[in-house]
Amino acid sequence: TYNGTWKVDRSENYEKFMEQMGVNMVKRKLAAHDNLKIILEQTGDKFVVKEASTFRTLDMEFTLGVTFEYALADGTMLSGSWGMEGDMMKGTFTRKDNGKVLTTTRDIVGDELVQIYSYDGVEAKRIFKRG
Ligand code: MYR
Repeated sequence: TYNGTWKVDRSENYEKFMEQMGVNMVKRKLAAHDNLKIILEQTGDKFVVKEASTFRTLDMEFTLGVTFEYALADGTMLSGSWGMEGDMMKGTFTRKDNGKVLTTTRDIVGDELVQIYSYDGVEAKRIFKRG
């Protein structure tokens, strides 16, 4: 189950990923230490998400397979949806400003939540521990 509180423990290639996304250097440096915390609560197909970081706090919800909009911390708007592939969450989102696609997965590996982001040929990983 994805339910619970997840705190980012470490990231792989996240700076490169943000650079590909067009995030400037100052923001990349800050984002590398964003202390991202995600609280997930799934009931059936519906997820309630609470996100907290050094940038913002955000409460939102989505339903698997249903398109929604999501603003990144820098204001970049995405539109897309999450679905399940087996036990893995798979999200496909499109940037509203340039039409490019960002895909992401969430998977529980051991006692960690592994989220992979992919955009324009660059892949990054953020690994969360239960908090
Ligand atoms: C959620 O389930 O947490 C809310 C929806 C997430 C949408 C996709 C998130 C992609 C985040 C990419 C970070 C890029 C930073 C430049």
